[in-house]
Amino acid sequence: MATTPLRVAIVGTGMIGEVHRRAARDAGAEVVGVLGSTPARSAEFAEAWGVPSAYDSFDDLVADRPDVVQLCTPNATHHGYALRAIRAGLHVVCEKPLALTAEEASELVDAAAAAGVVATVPFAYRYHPLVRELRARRIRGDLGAIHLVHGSYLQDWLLDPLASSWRVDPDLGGPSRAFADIGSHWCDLAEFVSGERFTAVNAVTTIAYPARPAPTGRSFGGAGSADAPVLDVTTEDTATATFRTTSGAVGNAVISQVSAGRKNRLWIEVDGSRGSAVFDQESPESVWLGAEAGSTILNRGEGDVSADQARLNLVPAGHPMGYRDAFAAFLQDTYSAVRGGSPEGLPTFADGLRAARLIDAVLESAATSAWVDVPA
Ligand code: SOE
Repeated sequence: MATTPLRVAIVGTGMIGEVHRRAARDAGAEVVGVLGSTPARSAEFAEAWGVPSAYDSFDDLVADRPDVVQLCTPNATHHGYALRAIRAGLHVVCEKPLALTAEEASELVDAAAAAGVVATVPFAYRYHPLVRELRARRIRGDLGAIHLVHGSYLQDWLLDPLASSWRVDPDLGGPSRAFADIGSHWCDLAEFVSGERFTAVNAVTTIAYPARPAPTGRSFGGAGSADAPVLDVTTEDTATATFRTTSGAVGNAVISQVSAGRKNRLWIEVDGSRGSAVFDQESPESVWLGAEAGSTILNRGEGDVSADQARLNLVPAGHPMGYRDAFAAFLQDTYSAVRGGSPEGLPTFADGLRAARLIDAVLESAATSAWVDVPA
């Protein structure tokens, strides 16, 4: 029997708002309205996106009673908007970092549970089919006991000293930048694939440029102007973090937004007693499987395909899938949860809280030059 599409409202019209809009449609929802930073911006994007409602305010959005609200706004607004959506009984998808502190994130987890709404965070890299394949193989024992989880997440969109964005302004972006923005993805994926939990961290952060032009409002790749007022930069361009894990293994991550030529290079390696495995987000159609007897490259859709990979394989081997497919699959599982399903590996506000705790611990460790425990 055909089901009526879920009605989705999107808050935020930047780069990631556009990703949400397309992915929502691919996942079978109807985008019914948009709220921008001003009523004029709402109207501009409602027309550009071809959606019926341009909201003037968040109250206006709530009054339209969408099934799901998707928050794609600067970090400092997440907590307030998410709480209002939850209290209005609306299901919510909120971009990471879920809140500026673990305390605020925890409040959102409790509020969502009390209201009985579905509340998810787009750790969408979990939705690459080969990520699921590696996870399934690790669960099946192919990697053996985990010794080491390591890798990096490198970008270069802030390499230019004139580059700026709301992410650089702590009033909008929060107290952590590179680690909250992309280190959170790395940790989520590393824990998801390896099954390890990071229990303590020792981190070092650096600021490559202590001053940048005041933000232009663009979220990603915004070029500032040398004539703009100067903003003192207080958040990190790079972070290196060493982790202890639940099983006694070690983790290590290098996070940077100033690495020339690296556009979105999220790399994870898990090394165990029987084998190793590598996922590289910029080449998501194949993974490296390491074994003492010899290493192999496994292509999506080939070999012994796990059920979890098969579920996400939209097209046969040789027909490339990518970032937008992963995002749409994440939303599809969110919508399935809204309809009462329990999809495997759906990142919820609990995972957003987990990330917030890791971010807080990284900042504290960097500030004190000490090991800091990460609450479970
Ligand atoms: C910018 O660094 C950004 O858009 C992140 O905010 C996203 O989470 C990441 O997927 C791509 O890069």
